Amino acid sequence: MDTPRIPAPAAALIGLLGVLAALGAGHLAAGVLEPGASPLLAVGNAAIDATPAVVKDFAVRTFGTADKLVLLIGMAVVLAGLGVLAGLLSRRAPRAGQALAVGLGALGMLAVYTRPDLGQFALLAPAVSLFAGLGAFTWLHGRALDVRATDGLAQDRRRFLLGSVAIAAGAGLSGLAGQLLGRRVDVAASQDTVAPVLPRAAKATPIPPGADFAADGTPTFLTPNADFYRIDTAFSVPRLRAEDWELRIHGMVERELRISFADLVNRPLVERTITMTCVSNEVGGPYVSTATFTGVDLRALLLEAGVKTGADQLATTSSDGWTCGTPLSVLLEPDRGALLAIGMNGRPLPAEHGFPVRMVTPGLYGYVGATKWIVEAEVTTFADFEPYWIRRGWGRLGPVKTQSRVDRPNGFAKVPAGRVVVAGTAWAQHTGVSTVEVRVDGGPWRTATLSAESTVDTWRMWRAEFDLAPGGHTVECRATDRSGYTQTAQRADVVPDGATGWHSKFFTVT
Ligand SMILES: Nc1nc2c(c(=O)[nH]1)N[C@H]1C(S)=C(S)[C@@H](COP(=O)(O)O)O[C@H]1N2
Ligand SMILES: [Mo]
Repeated sequence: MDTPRIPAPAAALIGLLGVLAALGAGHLAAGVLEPGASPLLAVGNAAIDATPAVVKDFAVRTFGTADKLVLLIGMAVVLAGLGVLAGLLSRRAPRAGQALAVGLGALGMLAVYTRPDLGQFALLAPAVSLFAGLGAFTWLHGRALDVRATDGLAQDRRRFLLGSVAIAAGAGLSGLAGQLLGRRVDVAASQDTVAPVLPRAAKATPIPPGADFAADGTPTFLTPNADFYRIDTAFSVPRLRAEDWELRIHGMVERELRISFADLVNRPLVERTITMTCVSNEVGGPYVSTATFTGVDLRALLLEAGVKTGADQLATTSSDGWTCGTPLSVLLEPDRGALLAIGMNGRPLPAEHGFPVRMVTPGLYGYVGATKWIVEAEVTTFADFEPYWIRRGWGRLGPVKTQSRVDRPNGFAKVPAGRVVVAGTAWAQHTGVSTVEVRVDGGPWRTATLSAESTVDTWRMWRAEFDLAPGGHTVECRATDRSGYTQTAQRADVVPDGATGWHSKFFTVT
């Protein structure tokens, strides 16, 4: 007699269920131990770090803030496919499926092992995942062979079907339970304890009336927290509590500082309104937002620690191991105003924007001066430490380039004939925008009306009106900053130190 073979659909199902059991059990174990140890999340995080910079830049550009969701869906599809494949290769002997369970389990363990923010117990989560996958697969495989051997005896069929349903349900419930347990770090409660501290801060420079042309289609001067652009490498948002937070400022300093959250908020608190920009922002792109941040002056902390001569970089690390390097020459400028921020627009930092504490450095792109979930700061040298994005080919210093954008009309809009309003945004953080010029169809440049200036660290809006004949038109803008520099027309890619070029929009007057 031939060795019995499991029918292909059943074999595929067994493979899929093995993967589900592994992921569900691993997620539950991680929920109990350490949420970040979920094999799915840990592998996702490792994938983000291992992804070549070009692919990552593409992902940020294409999917923006949804890039992690796309990755998650992609991983789910790949894992399901592998499960089905291994199942189909195991129609006689279970070896292929078992090998997959062990292989994926090992991958999960490796991913957890290499996360800097996870303790050694975290390894239990992918281990549980491995054994759950192996066990579920092997058991179901055996039941399927029983069905085959007895030529489909009703009781064997029932056992296989019930077992499959139970494993699917168990995996789903475990995954859900793991998700709920993982959220037990009560960020909201911790944020509630921070909220009453914020009003103690010295008020920011008041925002003058007329600081935006929102009625003409520009963004509002302050970006609501929910609309503030978000860019980071964190696959799952770190969930920290202010009560547990501590920052160590060490390295080339006279006195090492260990600062708890309570210590931090016992220092003078200030508010500063700052426009942040991401180096990945394309010409005309959306990764620029403004908030009033509440926090402690970072320069004052560095002076307290006493920076030793020879040091030129502040290397900061987030709770999930992302690293950033900021030029000390910038941070120590008397009027730079970099913050360790705890508040954003009068609210505690949202978890996605770095709760409980983040850095913000006016005039530098986020990747060199805005570490979220900051837990460590080492005074060091550029020679001694290469941060995350620098290793991936981005520029060391990261000053924000003077830029401007057309916000209205929308690209390819149809606009009624007559007077046409064009409006947009310009930024030149820490230098200040002095003029914006605008032109239509390559005609003469005209000076636009600027919105009231708040500080040199914030964006300004611009507007102008044109009488335009029906037909297609292209509008372009360019800003000049207070150093006298006018934006170059020369197009440069975002890599390695920020895009250049004039933004233009095509629209039709009807
Ligand atoms: N921990 C951590 N901080 C980070 C990043 C990150 O990936 N991890 N990305 C940086 C980048 S590239 C930018 S542009 C800003 C964006 O801050 P936001 O998401 O609050 O807008 O955060 C910076 N801080
Ligand atoms: Mo960024």
